Amino acid sequence: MAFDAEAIRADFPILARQVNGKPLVYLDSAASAQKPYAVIRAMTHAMEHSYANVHRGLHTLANETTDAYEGARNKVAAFINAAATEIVFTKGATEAVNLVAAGLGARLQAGDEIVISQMEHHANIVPWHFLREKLGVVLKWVPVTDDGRLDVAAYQDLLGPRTKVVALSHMSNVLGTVNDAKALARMAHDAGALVLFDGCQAIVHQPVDVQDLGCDFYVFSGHKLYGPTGIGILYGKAEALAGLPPYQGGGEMIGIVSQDVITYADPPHRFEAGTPPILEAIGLGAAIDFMTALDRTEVAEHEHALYAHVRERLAGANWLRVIGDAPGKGAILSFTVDGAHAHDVAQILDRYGIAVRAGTHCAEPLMRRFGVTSSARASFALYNTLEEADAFVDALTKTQAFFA
Ligand code: C6P
Repeated sequence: MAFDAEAIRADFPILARQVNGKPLVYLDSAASAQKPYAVIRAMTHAMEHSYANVHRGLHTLANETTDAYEGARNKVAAFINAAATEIVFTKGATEAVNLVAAGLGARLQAGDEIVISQMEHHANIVPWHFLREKLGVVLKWVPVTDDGRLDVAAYQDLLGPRTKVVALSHMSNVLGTVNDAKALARMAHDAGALVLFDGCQAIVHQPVDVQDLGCDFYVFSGHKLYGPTGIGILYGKAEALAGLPPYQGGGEMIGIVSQDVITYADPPHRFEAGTPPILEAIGLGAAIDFMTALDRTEVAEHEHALYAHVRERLAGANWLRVIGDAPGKGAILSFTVDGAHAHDVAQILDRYGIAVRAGTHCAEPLMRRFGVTSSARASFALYNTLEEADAFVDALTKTQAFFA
């Protein structure tokens, strides 16, 4: 049975609103997805009925909230086939990569190599640049092919005895390319390196099993997965987390603190200093319940069908340049329109009620690779419909006419 996007839209109250007098067509879910009632209500319910700080209290509300918070950790763990002790709550994917980079940095030295790729988001570039600046480690860049694939042969050549870390995106936020993470991890491990995957986009569109992937670290944010902002996940294999020093110091991450001595808690609490994002974790747990209740294969087929429909309708548009055409790619369309700046394209589309992103998408090396300074991007989610895909193509065709 085909996925019923119309029915699911009723779960997302914001989708009923109008923008500039037109029905909202939200095609910016790769930046941040809209929230279903399940998430809104779970967070509101916690605030209205059972809220206190976690892990500290001996009273009923504190215990209930701790159960809800740790329950959310269990849900995340089950969602990606990990143990709960391997799930660290962070404020987002960005913080998760920074946590790993800072921790691994403590045992890297000048000349050690870190392999990243041209298709990375800045979140998976800048923390490694910090180590380059601070320690003199060398960043090795996996090139991207003209159609937007990772050049796997070049990747293999970059791996060597000095490779200590491989950090790659599972799915590109610009190209939509889905990398064969399992094969990439195996190659990195053969070279003796630790592997981190940036799963921000992939986790939304396909089931992820970290044990099957065999990675050491996997990071993602809650807000792209129909959950709230302010929460992200760092999965770390038990032995990989055990080898990391604390990232921040404060309450709840310690064993004992005295005037001269300090010991640290075991993972995951070692990495959760201070009051954590309690409500956000509860919201993310609800988002995962929401996702788990869906047939994810049907959802993926639905998103692909929307993307394929748009590509087919725009096939003859000689004013359009699509960036990223890898086989099996996800439902993300990055493009430029001849003679138009991507920001202008996005602003004109907005007049038609259509929300797309434009800019560098926090992926400047990738923009340079494709010889552009920016692109527009339409990203499709489970709540988008064929009518919306048509509205986008119609509005884009009219937009192009301004610049012809
Ligand atoms: N990409 C986009 O419009 P944070 O900001 O920490 O939640 O996620 C960072 C991040 C890391 N990796 C990938 C692949 C991402 O797509 C993102 C966020 C958004 O593409 C905002 S720039």
